[in-house]
Amino acid sequence: MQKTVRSTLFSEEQIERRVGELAKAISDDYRDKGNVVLIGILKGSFIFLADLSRKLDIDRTVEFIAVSSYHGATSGAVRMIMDVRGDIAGRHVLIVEDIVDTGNTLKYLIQILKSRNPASLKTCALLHKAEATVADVPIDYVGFPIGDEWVVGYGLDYDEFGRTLPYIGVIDPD
Ligand code: 7HP
Repeated sequence: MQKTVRSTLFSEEQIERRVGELAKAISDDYRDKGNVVLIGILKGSFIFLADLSRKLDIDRTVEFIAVSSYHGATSGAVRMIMDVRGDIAGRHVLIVEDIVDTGNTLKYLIQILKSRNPASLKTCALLHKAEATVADVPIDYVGFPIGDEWVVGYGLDYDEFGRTLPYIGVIDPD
């Protein structure tokens, strides 16, 4: 069944303002550290990472990781289907997520990337669904906390619906 957006949660202007604030905080924190490797998690983070990376005023490199998660599995099993190209040992790494929901994906990524001995590893999520988060994961930079609703737009989707909307909206549940 075709989905529809029920309401706007964050407008283009609100998102742009908040991404600018995040970029300023991240730039200030990394200014003295040299190059930071931003690792976007596909597909959802592609618009957020494009905007965030362009607003930073520090030296940065962009990489991507793709994962697939088995929503049916009670373990919250996650598998990497595309890895970064570069070696991150000794580098300052920032994981960039569109949304932290259960936190299982982020937990898995932190485990894998930590084992590669980066100089530092931090996390940034545009949205955080705290009520749904079950994994104990640190989120160093959060754009907006949200409730337990399904959101689309600005890279986020429901079965590809809504991914390229310029704003973030809530869709009707099934
Ligand atoms: C993943 C995800 N993707 C899009 N919208 C949401 O609300 C989501 N939660 N977890």
